[in-house]
Amino acid sequence: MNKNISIVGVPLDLGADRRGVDMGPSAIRYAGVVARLEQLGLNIQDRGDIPVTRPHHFTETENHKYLDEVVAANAKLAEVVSDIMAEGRFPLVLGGDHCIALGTVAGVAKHKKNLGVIWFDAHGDLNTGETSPSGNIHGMPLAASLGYGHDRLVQIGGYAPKLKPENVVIIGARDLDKGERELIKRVGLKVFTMHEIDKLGMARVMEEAIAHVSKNTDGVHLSLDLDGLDPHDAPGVGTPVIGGISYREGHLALEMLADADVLCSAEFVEVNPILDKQNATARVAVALMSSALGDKLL
Ligand code: 5AB
Ligand code: MN
Ligand code: MN
Ligand code: MN
Repeated sequence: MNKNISIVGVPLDLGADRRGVDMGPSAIRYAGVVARLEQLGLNIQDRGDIPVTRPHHFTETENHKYLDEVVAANAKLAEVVSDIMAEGRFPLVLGGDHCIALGTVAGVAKHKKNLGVIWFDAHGDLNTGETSPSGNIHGMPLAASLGYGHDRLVQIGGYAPKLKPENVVIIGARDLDKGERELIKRVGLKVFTMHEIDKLGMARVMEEAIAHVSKNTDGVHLSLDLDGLDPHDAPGVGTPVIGGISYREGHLALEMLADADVLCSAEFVEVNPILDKQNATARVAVALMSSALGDKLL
């Protein structure tokens, strides 16, 4: 596995309704991400944060809140992530709300012919302006990366689509909107909902998920929304949904992913310190990163 990791923070909360997730990168750094990963023997470079413009007032474009600011920040993020990939390093992106996957995936996929993606989330993030019940862009990044949605989101990084549906799996879903379910069926996306996790167990789900995203791909990106975990273990998120993945199941999933040695990049998003309990969710994020990057516990 690539031992040279470059951290980038994206202090952006404009893709979500609840303010505060812009402080996620600070909370994750405060939780000791650099020291924890250095203990694994990794070479860690912290490249700081992407500049994010604070808007003067609320804007909405065709059911996309703060479209200009979201596009500007993600275009910049895509460049930085692409530079990190070009240097042969592993981008580790700290959110920020999940709209930042637009920029991360754009930057990574530029360097991969067939990028696999594991989307760990309570939600599908498969809405478009037409289907979104909220107008929040953090509910749209997976759709846009697959080529569906507003042209300015789909075209971030200057090319589209970034992903093929057969190279993507969603894990932990339990709150999918009508339009998202339709898109899943239409493009044949592989989704392991909480139903499959309960029934098969996380070990079997991960075996199948890893096999799915490793087939015909040249690298796998992990996009981990902390709300995929149960709110009991990760309370500091803007859109909590009960009945999620436990702390231990989360670790098992990422340990298996590390063992498979397929990851080329990762992002951890939606940590909201305002809604958190003593930075618990940021600390969980750091612990999960450690598992994903090869912590063997022994
Ligand atoms: B998150 C919802 N589907 O589109 C929407 O946290 C929630 O990045 C989106 O997964 C949640 O507004 C986006 C209702
Ligand atoms: Mn999400
Ligand atoms: Mn979510
Ligand atoms: Mn959320």
